[in-house]
Amino acid sequence: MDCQKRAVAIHDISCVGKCSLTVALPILSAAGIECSVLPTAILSTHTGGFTGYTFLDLTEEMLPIVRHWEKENIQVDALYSGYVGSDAQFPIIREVFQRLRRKDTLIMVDPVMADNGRYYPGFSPKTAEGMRTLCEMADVLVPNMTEAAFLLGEEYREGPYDSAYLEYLLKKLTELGPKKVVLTGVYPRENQLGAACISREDGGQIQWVLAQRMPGMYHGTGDIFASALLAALMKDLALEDATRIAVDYILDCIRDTDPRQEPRFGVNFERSLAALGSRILQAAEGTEIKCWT
Ligand code: PXL
Repeated sequence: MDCQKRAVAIHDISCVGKCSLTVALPILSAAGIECSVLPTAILSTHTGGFTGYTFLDLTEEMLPIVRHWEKENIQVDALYSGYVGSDAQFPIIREVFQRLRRKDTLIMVDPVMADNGRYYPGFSPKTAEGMRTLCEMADVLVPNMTEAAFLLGEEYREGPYDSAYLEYLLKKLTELGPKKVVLTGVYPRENQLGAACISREDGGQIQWVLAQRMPGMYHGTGDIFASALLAALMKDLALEDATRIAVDYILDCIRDTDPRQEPRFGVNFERSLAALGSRILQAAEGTEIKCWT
């Protein structure tokens, strides 16, 4: 029997709206991975398309939670950061990475802060500055096209994107520190959408993982994508295979969502969740899963 791996997801709880921890938890669990949580904030809903949401900042709780885990000698196979509650959390998250990281711990940074050329409410170039400090410690960085531009201090460009621009972004992002980058929202032609990945360890060759472009805007797909990608990587799948699984899953989630539903309520990720779990577990069969002893 495989030993079970544990990820710590460092995101907010958006009580309604299917993003951050409410998708990370089920997706990692479906792949047989324990998802422990370090919540950054609690909001009544996410901030995309709702107004008047509540917001409880959990900055003060984060390090005491981690210190207790250290006392209990809790071992962590992956640290996965997403939506931060305030700029003050950047040095705290760096400290969490430092404290909990062991030799084989995978650090994934999803620099959640912007989409479609705009920062999310409450975020600014200062957020990008903070996110850059997390990139320095990341093994895997998963930005969308807007976040990639903002991390690099550049203007957002509308797609479709030519391969020279995408290659430029990927190379510049690896210079921020991560060993691997998976860029989402890659849109080289009108009818294609997907991701591009690069791994410094594999010689910096860019892999394109594209699928049919579906019309519409869907909230929370970045978090769903990153969680599925992390689940596959934690099962020791290769970066391109893990990216293919995450791209296909997003397509399934969109196909399973009634187009009449309001986009702010996210996608129906639940319908294909069991199939995602089976696909990851099957692809991982035969790979040796390293465990804490
Ligand atoms: O899906 C990213 C996300 C996560 N958490 C909160 C958000 C958003 C995007 O808007 O508002 C609270």
